[in-house]
Amino acid sequence: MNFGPLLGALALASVLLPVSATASSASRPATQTAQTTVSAVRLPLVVREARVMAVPPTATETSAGMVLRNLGSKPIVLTAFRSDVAARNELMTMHHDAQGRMGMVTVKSLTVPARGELVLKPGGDHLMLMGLKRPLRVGERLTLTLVTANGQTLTVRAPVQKP
Ligand SMILES: [Cu+2]
Repeated sequence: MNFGPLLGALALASVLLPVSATASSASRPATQTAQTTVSAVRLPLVVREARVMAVPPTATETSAGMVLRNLGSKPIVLTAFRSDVAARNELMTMHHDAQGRMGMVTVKSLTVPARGELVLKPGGDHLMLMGLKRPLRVGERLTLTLVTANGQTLTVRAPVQKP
């Protein structure tokens, strides 16, 4: 399937999405995961609710979610992420194709708005781990490294959890 013509619209959508994402995250219990403020890097990001979705041992892919809060006055543009457990790590979002079906599509970037939040979760913007190199154990903590457009990185420890 060719999503090429839709990429422009998706880039716009990724800017607009965090508004509704913020509203949905506010209703979630704040006690689920302790907040982690990362001071070792200059990125003014606070990460919470980081997790990788548990999948059966035979599964070849899974997704990861988290809430990223930008304490700074400039948008932070994520352009990639890395993990050791997957052959391909891609930023994804959801969209409707020409037939109205909902599907996932890879995007070049996802933006955490200035003084706002980006919610990454299944069914919305998310991190996709494809070509899993080994089965993931529920409870183990995986290291995900977020990469920004200007080359800064943020390392996040995300437990494998059942949805
Ligand atoms: Cu996906």
